[in-house]
Order: sequence, then structure tokens, then C-alpha cells
Amino acid sequence: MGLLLWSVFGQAHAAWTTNMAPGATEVSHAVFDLHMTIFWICVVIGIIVFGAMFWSMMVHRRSTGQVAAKFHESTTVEILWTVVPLLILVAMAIPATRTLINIYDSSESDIDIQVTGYQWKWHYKYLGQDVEFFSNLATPAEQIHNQATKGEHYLLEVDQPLVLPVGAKVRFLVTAADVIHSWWVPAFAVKRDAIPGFVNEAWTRIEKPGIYRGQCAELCGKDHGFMPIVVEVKSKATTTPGSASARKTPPSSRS
Ligand SMILES: [Cu+2]
Repeated sequence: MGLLLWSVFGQAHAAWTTNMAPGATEVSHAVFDLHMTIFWICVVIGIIVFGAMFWSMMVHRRSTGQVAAKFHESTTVEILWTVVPLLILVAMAIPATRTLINIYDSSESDIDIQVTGYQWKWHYKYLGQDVEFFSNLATPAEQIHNQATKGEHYLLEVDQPLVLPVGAKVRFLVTAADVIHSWWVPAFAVKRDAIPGFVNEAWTRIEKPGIYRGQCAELCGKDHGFMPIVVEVKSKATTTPGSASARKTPPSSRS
């Protein structure tokens, strides 16, 4: 019976992951832990508040002959319900601020990548390395127009992914050439607005090799949903910027 329950709920759990993903970087783990910490604090507050409320409603209901207390202004209670939430907020703010400071500390990077949003594609430039290329949607039009079966990475695949080495501190300088876009890769906990005329910074240090996918996260026109992000993270031994998967695109093929 236990095994049956385990198999049913175990599988249900696997199919029903509703929580945030922990991601693949130190910052994304910190963001996930923060999310869980705040979540459990909210759960405890919810249980205490609703518990007290329902208990009071049940125990002090009029049908049992309860009479309402007639008092006004309790200084003790007012101080308590001001100080206790204040302390809870401060306790939440300390780890949140620590994580935020870390997120914005893009100093001492190993690699600098300029990310430029275009309607509707991304352009990547490895600063100081003379490597740059456009990354376009690779999903065939037949899939988009329901004339072919949709692939596993439908609308989340590109012709040339951004290639990064594992373990290196990568700084992104995010901007745009036309309208506001937003470069978002959930697994890195990086989401930065790409604004024409501005350069916004972000950074990441990816822990394990793999392919990470993201999307433009700022409504930028009719093909906003057709400019995905694919980052291929390779172990240091196999990565050289300028290699086959991060090759330079001749200016003539830029469009
Ligand atoms: Cu966009």
C-alpha cells in the first residue's frame, strides 16, 4: 500500500513541479533559498493568524453565550503589532539585501559579453576578443504555423547559441538597438532590461555544463515571442571563444 502511494504520489510529484527551479548558479541558488525562506515565514504567519482567527470564532461564538469584551486602546497590543512585524521584515531584509548586493557586484569578471537586443533577435559580442554574431530563432516556420509537429524546444532554439565556459565569472553588458527588450535566462537568475542608449550590467558563474534556455522578457513588438536565448555552457577544456559554435559572422550576413 505504502509502495503504491509512493509510486502514485512520487510520479504525480515529478509531473507537478510548481515551485521555482533552483537554477545552475550560486546566485540562482541564493534566490531560490530566499524564496523558500520567505515562503515558510509566510506559511508560519498564515497558520498563526488564521489559527487564532478560527479558534476565536469557534470558541467565542455567540451560541455558547459569549459576551463581547468592551475595551478600547491597548497600548501593549499596539506596540506588539508594530514591533513584531517590523522585526520579521528586518529579518527578511537582511538575507535579501545580501543577495541583492551580490547580484549587482559584477566586478572582477573573467569574460565580458555585450548583449544587444534587436527586433527580433539577440546579438552577442565577446569584448576584447573580436568575436560577435547574431543569434536567431531556429524553429521552422512549419511548426509555428501548425503544419508540422512541434519540436521539444519549440520557440526555444536558435541557430547560434551563446557559448560560455563553466566556472568563469561572465559579465553581461546588456543594451538594445531599437526598442526595450529584456535578456532573461531563468537558470542563471539573470533578467536584465535591454534599453537603447543604456548599458545595464549583470553577471553569472555557471556551475555545470549544459544548455540553458531563456527568452526576451519585455514586450518588444510582434515577434517578441520569437527571440529566444540559448546558452551553451562548456567545460573549460572544450571552450575557446571563436571556435565553431561561437564563430565570427561576416558583416555581410548580419541582417
Ligand atoms: Cu525583445
